[in-house]
Amino acid sequence: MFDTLSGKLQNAFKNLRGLGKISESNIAESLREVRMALLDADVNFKVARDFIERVKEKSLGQEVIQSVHPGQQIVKIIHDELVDLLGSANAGLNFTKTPGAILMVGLHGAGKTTSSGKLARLLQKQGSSPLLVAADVYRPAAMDQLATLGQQLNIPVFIRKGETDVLKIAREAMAEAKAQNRNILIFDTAGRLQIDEPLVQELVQLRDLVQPDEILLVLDAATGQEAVNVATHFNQALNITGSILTKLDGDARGGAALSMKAVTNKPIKFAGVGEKLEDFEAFHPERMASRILGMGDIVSLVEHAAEAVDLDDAKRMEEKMRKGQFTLEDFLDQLRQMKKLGSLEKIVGMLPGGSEVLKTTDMGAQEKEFRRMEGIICAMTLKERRTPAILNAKRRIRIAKGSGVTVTEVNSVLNKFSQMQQMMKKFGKLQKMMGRMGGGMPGLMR
Ligand SMILES: Nc1nc2c(ncn2[C@@H]2O[C@H](COP(=O)(O)OP(=O)(O)O)[C@@H](O)[C@H]2O)c(=O)[nH]1
Ligand SMILES: [Mg+2]
Repeated sequence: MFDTLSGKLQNAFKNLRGLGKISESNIAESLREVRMALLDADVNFKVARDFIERVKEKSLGQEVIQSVHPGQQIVKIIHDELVDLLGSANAGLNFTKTPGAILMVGLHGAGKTTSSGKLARLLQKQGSSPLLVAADVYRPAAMDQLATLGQQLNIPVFIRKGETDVLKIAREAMAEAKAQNRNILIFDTAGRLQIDEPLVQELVQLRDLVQPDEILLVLDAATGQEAVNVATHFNQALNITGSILTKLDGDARGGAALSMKAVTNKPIKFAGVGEKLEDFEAFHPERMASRILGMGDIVSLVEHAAEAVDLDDAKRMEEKMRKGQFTLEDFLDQLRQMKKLGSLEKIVGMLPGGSEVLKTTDMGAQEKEFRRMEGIICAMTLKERRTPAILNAKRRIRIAKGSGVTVTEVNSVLNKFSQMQQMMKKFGKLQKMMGRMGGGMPGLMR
């Protein structure tokens, strides 16, 4: 995500970090680099200019904190300004009535239908019971698309095929939501290639009828500045409550994300980061800034992990690891849990320095390796997984045949596993020791 911008900013920081004393002249070059990086990322030029001004002012006017290197202080100032630019804090959804209503608006292909499904999934996970409403009356295919998403998610979709009166659909959908006790309506509306008067009129009428709590503008991040122009228009016409930036997983350069708040004064509330329904997250300016500055995004990863991994399970596993009772069966479990987190590439990408690792490591190969391990362990009997000691040559040959690999590969997996077990035992002891010392390892193995 925003790799080019990220790389350029980190480059600019290289010179800053070493600075012993701040003066207008010795930060000028670095700030110029930062400005160029922002412009290259398609950040609105006024936004970039003001950004640099603020950073400069704060850098020169800053109190010298003795313990922190001056150059590092500037990096911190840039980080904070970046957070500010992205919107300060995560802006959640606000509902004032029941059932609540969300109007999803935006241009054709921006990701309205997909995001409607993603948002419904998220809200359902948080305990709401959404009703998706197919309010794109121009393209029957759009209704089918929404119906399919609803089916996948097990969330009802309100569809009136053939009905062309969007207001009628809306009225009926609201009645249906009440009848079925659904507490949030999500309206997937029609888009156009460009914002035009008929579209605006239809959306205004729909808005006035539905009185939505949220009007979320769905924007394709890859379109950069254009997304900001679109947002300005939609905001003027409809007074949106926020936006959803989609396709941040693609080659988006960051311009849309970084200019949106400053230009429209409306927060980015969610981000689409892939085609799958779970590739969706609340937009957190702080985390996004850290990601852009190459500080990784541990919190997102942890949240993602918490969603995918059963906590009780994790605790039980930790206990086993510490006591050295971790078996191949548990290992298989872990391999499968990891798959739930998503691709290895994605996981590593979210870690600090992860984007660097990705440049030099073939994650595809790693992933294949894990799959092969899984296959090998699967070819073992339950008893073998629990007591690998019984794995004699004969058994190993059988397992190799069963999983379509060579005996050498089976041996290699078993060796790796045994090394891992040794390490875990040691680690368990270490943890105990630290525990006795009253310390513990913060953030590890929780
Ligand atoms: N990679 C990626 N693709 C997305 C994302 N959101 C939507 N898409 C894709 O963009 C295309 C258009 O999405 P759709 O929801 O039909 O757009 P709509 O016309 O606004 O309803 C589809 O192929 C989606 O799979 C995203 O966050 N990342
Ligand atoms: Mg659509």
